[in-house]
Amino acid sequence: MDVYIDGKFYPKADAKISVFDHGLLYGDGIFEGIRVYNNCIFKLDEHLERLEYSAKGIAMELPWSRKEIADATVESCRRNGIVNGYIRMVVTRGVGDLGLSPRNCSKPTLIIIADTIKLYPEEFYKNGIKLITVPTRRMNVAALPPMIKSLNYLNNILAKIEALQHGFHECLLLNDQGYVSECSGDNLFLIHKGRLLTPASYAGALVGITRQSVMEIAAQLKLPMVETNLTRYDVFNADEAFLTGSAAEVVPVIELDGRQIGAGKPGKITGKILEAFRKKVTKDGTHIKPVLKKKTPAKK
Ligand code: PXG
Repeated sequence: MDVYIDGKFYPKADAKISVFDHGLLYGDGIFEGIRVYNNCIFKLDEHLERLEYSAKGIAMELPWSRKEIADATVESCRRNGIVNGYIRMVVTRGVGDLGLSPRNCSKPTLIIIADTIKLYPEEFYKNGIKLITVPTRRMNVAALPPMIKSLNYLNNILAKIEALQHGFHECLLLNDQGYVSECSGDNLFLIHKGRLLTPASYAGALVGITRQSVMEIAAQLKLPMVETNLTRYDVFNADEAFLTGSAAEVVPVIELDGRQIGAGKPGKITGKILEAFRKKVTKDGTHIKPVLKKKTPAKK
């Protein structure tokens, strides 16, 4: 596997960055996680737009155009023969001196890893996942806005550790006011009386690309969609629940804190959304290879 770093490709073993890179020293940087489905880099443009927003959020000027990053991404997939996979794109503040100031960092570093991904066990999609609310709260929007997909993931990792310690794969994080924010690396949706509900980003949720795709699907299916404050009470009383993420896709949630949600099995509307999502992923995006048109047989 070859990894892209600042305009060059390096074999995996030689793909290294400086210990003076502020991405490592201070978590000063941003990233994206992007799926590839059947040669289609799903919503690449939307991911790159979010990367630009994250860069603005941390006062970093990206020295590359969106097209330049997109071309490097496509090339990373081609070179590694990725047809179905996962792209991890990282932009660090770059190499600097010791000390917080980014002013002594000469230029940002762009890393693109195009690899395959281990999917969640099929069991999660068939039977649903159980969540636990963890004590760690999602950080406040005024501290580090959770809309920024930054390299500071300790808030999420602490939550994940708490979930794992209790035997759960995924958890629910509340914000400092006690409202539902999201899972450790996924957004949460509820379905109540035919309406889709999800926390707004200012409640501590990342503006997920899969979340946005689900909103598009809801519009197609004519499901009313509301971004609102939600509490655990709303989760307990939901008819259905599911989580979304580039890696997770759409996973039904059947339980929170030992309490059954709805019928305690993946719901019908969740199933419809998952089905629509699976159709969407090979269409909405940037194709790695030009799509070959089928030859129409010559008329006799
Ligand atoms: N919330 C958080 C905190 C996330 O990090 C999502 C929601 C879902 O967003 P998308 O755009 O993927 O629908 C994420 C997703 C990784 C990795 O290693 C990336 C995420 C989560 C976990 C691992 O690349 N980001």
